[in-house]
Amino acid sequence: MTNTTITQSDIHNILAGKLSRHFGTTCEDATKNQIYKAVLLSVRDMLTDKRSVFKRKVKKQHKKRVYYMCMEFLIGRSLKNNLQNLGIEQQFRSALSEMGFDLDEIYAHEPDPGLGNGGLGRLAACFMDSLTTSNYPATGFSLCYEYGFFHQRIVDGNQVETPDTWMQTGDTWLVPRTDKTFSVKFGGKISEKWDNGRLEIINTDYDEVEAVPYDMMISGYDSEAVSNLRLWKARDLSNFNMKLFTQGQYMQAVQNNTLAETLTRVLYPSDDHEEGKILRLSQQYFLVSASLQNIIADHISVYGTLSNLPEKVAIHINDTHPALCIPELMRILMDIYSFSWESAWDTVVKTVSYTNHTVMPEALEKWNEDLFRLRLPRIYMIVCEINRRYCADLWNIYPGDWDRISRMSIIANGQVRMANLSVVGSHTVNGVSKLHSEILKETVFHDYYKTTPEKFTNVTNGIAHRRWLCEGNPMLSALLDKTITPAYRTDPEKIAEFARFKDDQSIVEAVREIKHRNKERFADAYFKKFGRKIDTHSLFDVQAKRIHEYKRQLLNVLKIVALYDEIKQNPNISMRPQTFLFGGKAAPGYYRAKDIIRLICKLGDEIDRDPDVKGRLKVVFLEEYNVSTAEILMPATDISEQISLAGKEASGTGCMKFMINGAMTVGTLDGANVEMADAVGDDNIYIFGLTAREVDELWKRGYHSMLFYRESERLKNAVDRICRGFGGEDFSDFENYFLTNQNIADPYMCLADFDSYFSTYNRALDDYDKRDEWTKRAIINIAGAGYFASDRSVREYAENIWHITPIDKDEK
Ligand code: 26Q
Repeated sequence: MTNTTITQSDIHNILAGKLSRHFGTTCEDATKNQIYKAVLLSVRDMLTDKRSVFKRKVKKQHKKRVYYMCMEFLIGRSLKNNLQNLGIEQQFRSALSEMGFDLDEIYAHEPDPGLGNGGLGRLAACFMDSLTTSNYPATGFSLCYEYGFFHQRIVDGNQVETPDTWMQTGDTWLVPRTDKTFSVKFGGKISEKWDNGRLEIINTDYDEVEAVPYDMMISGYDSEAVSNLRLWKARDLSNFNMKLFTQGQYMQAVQNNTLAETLTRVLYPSDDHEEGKILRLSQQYFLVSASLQNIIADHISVYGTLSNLPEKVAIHINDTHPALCIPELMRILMDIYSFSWESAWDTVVKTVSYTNHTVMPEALEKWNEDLFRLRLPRIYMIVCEINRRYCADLWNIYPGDWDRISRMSIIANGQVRMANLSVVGSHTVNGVSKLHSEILKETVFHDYYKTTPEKFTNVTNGIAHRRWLCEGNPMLSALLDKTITPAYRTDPEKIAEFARFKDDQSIVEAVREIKHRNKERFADAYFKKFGRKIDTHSLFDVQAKRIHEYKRQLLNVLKIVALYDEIKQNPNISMRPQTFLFGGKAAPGYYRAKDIIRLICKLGDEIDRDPDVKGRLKVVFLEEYNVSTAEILMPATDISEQISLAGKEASGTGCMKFMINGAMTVGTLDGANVEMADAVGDDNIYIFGLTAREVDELWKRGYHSMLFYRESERLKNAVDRICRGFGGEDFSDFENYFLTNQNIADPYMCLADFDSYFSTYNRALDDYDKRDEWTKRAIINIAGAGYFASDRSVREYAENIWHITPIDKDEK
């Protein structure tokens, strides 16, 4: 798409204006950084203008709006995305080139804001892209973390974390709205006063923090909509704490700002359970309270009443992290707008919906009740009352069934259970893949499902294919434009038409050539960054995702060690050269995950040193895997490893990004892999291993990894080889981990799935040599990926959960 209304010379003038106003310089004298900022500011202005038109329409058409609440938005870089969406990339490229600057270098100058951990945060970003492109009235709410997700350095095989100071160059997109602040209260004492038959809640001695919005505009592809992602930053309200000040405690009044200073300082770098930290709870409440006050103020300004809130507002909580929306909305409706309990509750449940992203019990958020009460006293009172009424209702439905009621209770054993609160306070609860949504109903939410089955549904995740295909793989998307027209860019299911070309030899060759060029592009970038070479004629086997036991990077390691062992035992064996690429960060306190990184690195070094294997196998651990690296890695991938233990990965979205770029998946029947297999058929995906049901049964029967170890010579050798260590590095603890741990050995059943994995991988390896056949199957994967676009996911949310429609383009 090209926007023809703006010319190269317009852009030159706009940039000249920005350079002069902001830096007092000219196009001739500007530095690269000044040019970078001038470009961003110009695009930001264009988006602002476009957004104000869109906002007017939303207001005028009285559209229902969705507010997507999430503690993370892993947006990635924005410049290329915005220029392509606005259809002005070519004009910018030419204007800049005339000034002696290369647009690609400007792109590379933009930091990649790491405002998220992984899948959940990236999903939120993909959804914003799709909501905007489809012209839905949507706003994202999150926090403006001063430090995003840490940068990862690998020092002698060890992960070392360094701070991500993205704000230093990344804040150019942000528009601070100091005129739109709200205040959020923590702690203090609550008292109740009856005033004219009305109960008044009085909060005293609280800590007050100001929430300042920083807005980031999100563009859509050829859309009328420009959405807003509002990031809240904490600012000290009591910098001049008047009370202390007047009491003459000047120094204390000025210094007493710790909560505000730390509140939005850093993103928690863990994507599973974390000891309930008071700061995290405060961050969650800060997000929720500021956002809800904002939503309510906007709603009142349009409608003057809250009685129609559920008809005009949908609030979505992405996982339980923003679940305090439920009691906070109750608080606002009752304490400020004098709603009765019943009508407030009715409003809340009709407004809020919730997505669950995990079934692992240890990852379900629970807060210590005392800590919760101290930090959020009024919210605690409300949660207690929600719980009291809910348990009373349950008592009527299940008289005497204490076990069930205590399982379903929101507060129990000194803990506040956020998942229970989320289910009870939402009108709809969804999982993120078919399998996951079924498991939710059968396990963690079984009692709720039996009580209110109509609440539960599924929306399979999707990806912003414009970023992950069009932007990341321009050669493949140019080929699609040529063969099936660019319609798939806004109608991703049209990508299915590409299947017609699977027997067209020239297209098969073109797809293969594109894969190779993308491997070269990746290898070049890798060489530039690390000064090390990768053989682009080797097969690229990639596992890129957070480092987690359940994702089973260890199973992949066992496979590589077994292949290595084959060469050692028979050095003349013919084996296709393979490069195993790993990418991903370990939570800083997750020692096992850090050990897995060290194992991968040391295995890589050992193989590099070994003349028998050199040039045939290579293991690469990619330091600092992030959105930008993913964008060039996925188009270069031949085999995508999606090998989690069945039943553990809620969906996975990386799998879809690889698929749409023509990689073959080697995977278990877990998460979205199940639906990917349905989409392409068994011949076009490499499925192995236990099913979720079999995992369950084996678990119940009693899992003994030792039996699998004893039965498979190959597996035994691989495990033993790891335990002997590499290059003097000790990995003997893995014997305990895999085999002898008294608690539970091999908790994610790597050993049980090993043989099936190894033989399936080898089948893929053989198939890779049948080059045309392989590429045909890659084409089928690309063509089958349309369903996994987030345009489809958000449409399902819009139609089935939020009940919102796109703006009417023709209406003014
Ligand atoms: C919780 C409490 C305290 C601190 C941090 C957290 C926390 C933070 C992030 C807990 C979980 C997360 C992120 C979870 C996540 O990314 N889940 C993934 O979500 C994807 C999108 O639905 C799925 O595809 C993945 O399967 C799922 O693992």
